[in-house]
Amino acid sequence: METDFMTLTRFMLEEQGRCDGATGEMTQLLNAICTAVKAVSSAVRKAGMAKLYGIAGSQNTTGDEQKKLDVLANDVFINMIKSSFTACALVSEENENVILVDVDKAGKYIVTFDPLDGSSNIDCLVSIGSIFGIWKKEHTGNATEADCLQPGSKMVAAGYALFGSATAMVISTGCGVNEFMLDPAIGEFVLTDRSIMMKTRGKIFSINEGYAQYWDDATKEYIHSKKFPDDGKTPYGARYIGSMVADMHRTIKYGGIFLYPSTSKTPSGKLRLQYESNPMAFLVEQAGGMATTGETRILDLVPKGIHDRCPVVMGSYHDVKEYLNCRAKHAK
Ligand code: P6P
Repeated sequence: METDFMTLTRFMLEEQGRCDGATGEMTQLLNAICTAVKAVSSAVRKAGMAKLYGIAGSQNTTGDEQKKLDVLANDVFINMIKSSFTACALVSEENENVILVDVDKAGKYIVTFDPLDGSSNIDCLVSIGSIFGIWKKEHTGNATEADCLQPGSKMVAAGYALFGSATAMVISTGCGVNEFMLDPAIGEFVLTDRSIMMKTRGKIFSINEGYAQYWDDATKEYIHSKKFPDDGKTPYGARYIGSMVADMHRTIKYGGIFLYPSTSKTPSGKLRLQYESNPMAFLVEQAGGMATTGETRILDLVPKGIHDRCPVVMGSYHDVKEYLNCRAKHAK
């Protein structure tokens, strides 16, 4: 048996030691999120037997039917993060308003999260995930909603959990991207892929082709060029799971491009800026990739509301660059 495994906690403590002025609060916060992920993982894996499937009878802010796992995941994330004494404000896909932490329990971090993304896939056992982003409150006063509307360029950390064939966490605190897998035998996340760097070009495109009639000309031309390359090269493979965390984990690990672009039906796209697009964009850029709306760098967007949506095109640097060149050609 391995006797010197690098757990997430150990890794964070070592990283904390390397960061000047680190107080240990980030380590404390990530450990709280890690505990929430373990609890959600346990629930996801026994959901069928524990009858956690099925509609919870309530709806979230976006009108989606909330399944019991959604509600459970949201409650666990809120409770673990609030009780870590490191956060002052929370933004969840499942809550219409910002959750302000009592001042006597508040820390300096703002945490946004989608506690269970891809929940429409729960009942058919397709991989689902949790996504989180972390910012710092930049003043000494009490946190307000305005603190939750900072651009992604000011994020200090981000990550996701993927509940797939195994439970993985992929995290960055601004010094590269690292993957950890949950080892059920010891109940710890163990480092499995250090300092992940994405391929500069992949061989997979990932988009919901059911909406092709709503795409703009640039997207239509780009996707066509992947299927019918004019240089006689092999076409790209198509993969679309319909669960952002799963599609993006494959893109980060294998390379390629993921698109949920602006369409005539969804001009602002579907994905949420503060707790889906920004955390993923942070990770993709930390891993050497590119993340754009098609018009601007995602991390440069200044949110107007905590549930803003934005178009998303992200992945391997040269693949996204090629998409942008296609857009530039059509813009003329
Ligand atoms: P569509 C899941 O519902 C989700 O929010 C993301 O995880 C996923 O990428 C997207 O929506 C899928 O949307 O319209 O292709 O079904």
